[in-house]
Amino acid sequence: MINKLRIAIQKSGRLYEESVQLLKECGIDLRNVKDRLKTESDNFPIEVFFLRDDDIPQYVEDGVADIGIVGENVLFEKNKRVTVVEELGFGKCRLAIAIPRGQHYEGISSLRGKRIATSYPFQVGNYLKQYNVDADIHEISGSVEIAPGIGLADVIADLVSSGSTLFMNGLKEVETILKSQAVLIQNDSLNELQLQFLNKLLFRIRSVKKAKRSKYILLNAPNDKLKDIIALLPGMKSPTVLPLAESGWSSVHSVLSEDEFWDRIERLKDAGAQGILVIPIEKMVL
Ligand code: PRT
Ligand code: ZN
Repeated sequence: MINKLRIAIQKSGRLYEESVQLLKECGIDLRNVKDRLKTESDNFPIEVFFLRDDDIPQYVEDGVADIGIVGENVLFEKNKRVTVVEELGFGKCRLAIAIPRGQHYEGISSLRGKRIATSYPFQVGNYLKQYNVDADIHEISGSVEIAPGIGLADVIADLVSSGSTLFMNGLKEVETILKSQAVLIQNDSLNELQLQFLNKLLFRIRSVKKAKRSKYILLNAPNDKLKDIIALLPGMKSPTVLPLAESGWSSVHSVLSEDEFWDRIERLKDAGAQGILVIPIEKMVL
């Protein structure tokens, strides 16, 4: 019986750093990676395989690796039988259709009969089929954005994050096929022990993710404004309130989520809060 988890992560590229960082933040120390083929940990039953992202879904489906970190864009394109266990919140991008900027566009039917260059023929094909649009899909493996400029295609479907690559190539986005991020995937026949390890890892990943979305906040409040100020603070249960040495003042501690952060800070100031300190949270175990 295999008594560890074998995880496949990208060998180098856009997902590498954050994948390794996530394992580190989960308290998993990796032995020095010399050849970058695989490594192990001394404090968690895990072995790490470094692979091309395109190969990760297949390795996990075959059970050569038990789990893996890969972009949804790759996962859906490869269409393998694996289970997504957690969205990881990094590697965000979208698979979009883009056309030359000057070109007229009246919706997806404008793509009828066009030559579309892409590295994602499966998803592009499905998308067009959904709308009954027949087009000519050309699969190419890289530098998709230059295809219209050199006459290889009329339009492209490629990953976009900031949009600057499209802009520099005279293209504009017209359709979003998929919003993608890195996800943790799992082989469907892990043994009992491996499932236990996976749950342990998932618990840590979720604590790290929650902490990233939250900030610890400390502020001073005049006692007569405490009620209003506390009403603005959700906290994990309720805020901690401690008396300050100066009479009539209290120190209030709480946790704020990133989404509501700026809005709340302004309202706290308006409500009379002073000396507001904001501190990152490393882990959050609820
Ligand atoms: O060698 P290997 O096969 O492992 O790596 P790769 O070259 O296939 O992939 P890599 O490292 O480029 O990307 C890995 C994963 O990162 C992708 O599968 C996505 O899940 C994710 N990701 C997030 C991106 C981007 N953002 C992204 N912007 N992958 C690629 N891009 C490219 C895009 O193809 C285009 O060329 O960046 C350009 C667009 O960027 P903007 O910012 O100009 O819009
Ligand atoms: Zn790749």
